[in-house]
Amino acid sequence: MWVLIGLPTAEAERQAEVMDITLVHGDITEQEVDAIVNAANSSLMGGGGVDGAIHRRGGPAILDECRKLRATRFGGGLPTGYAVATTAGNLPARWVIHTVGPVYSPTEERSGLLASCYRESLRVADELGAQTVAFPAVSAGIYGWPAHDAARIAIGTVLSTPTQVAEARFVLFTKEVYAAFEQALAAV
Ligand code: AR6
Repeated sequence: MWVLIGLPTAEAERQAEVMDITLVHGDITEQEVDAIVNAANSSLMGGGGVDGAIHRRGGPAILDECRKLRATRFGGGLPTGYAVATTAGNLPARWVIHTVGPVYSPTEERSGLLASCYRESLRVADELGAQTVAFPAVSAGIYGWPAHDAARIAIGTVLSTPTQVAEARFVLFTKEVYAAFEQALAAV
């Protein structure tokens, strides 16, 4: 596992006083944090990629709460760019924050929706009182978002969002995506 502690500069200075950005090459389901962010889909019923891994390792308690959310607040599904929390079940975290990234489109500008995933996840984390939050590279897998652009939006949004979260830990599963985040952090 590789770990890089970012030292953000200039425009991010105010935010850096209260927040560390950490990059980890590894599996998000192994992270001991307050909240783990899930790159879910609108159904909240699970799927492949990091969503599948979180439900597998977290166990059925997560899906139970997702079902309740579908039966109450999100009958039509969780809209793209939104975030909502459930228990983390058997994961070494207190909560899972589910967010729905946009599917990448080469012809339509959807960056605002991807930024919204990070902003909304931090807002929910603040509501919960989560101090440490692990993020995957939302939309950068099955949803096809190019890694460098996904990394730029993720780091830029987290650094520019006012929050009480003390550590935002990006947990990147592949070397390619880890390298993209490393470059995006260095460019801040
Ligand atoms: N830990 C950290 N990152 C992971 C893990 C893991 N265990 N497994 C995969 N990744 P994806 P998306 C990385 O496809 O693009 C699901 O079916 C992966 O390498 O999980 O937002 C949902 O239900 C990639 O870099 O999410 C949706 O239908 C990143 O996580 C759809 O996929 C995101 O890849 C969402 O697609």
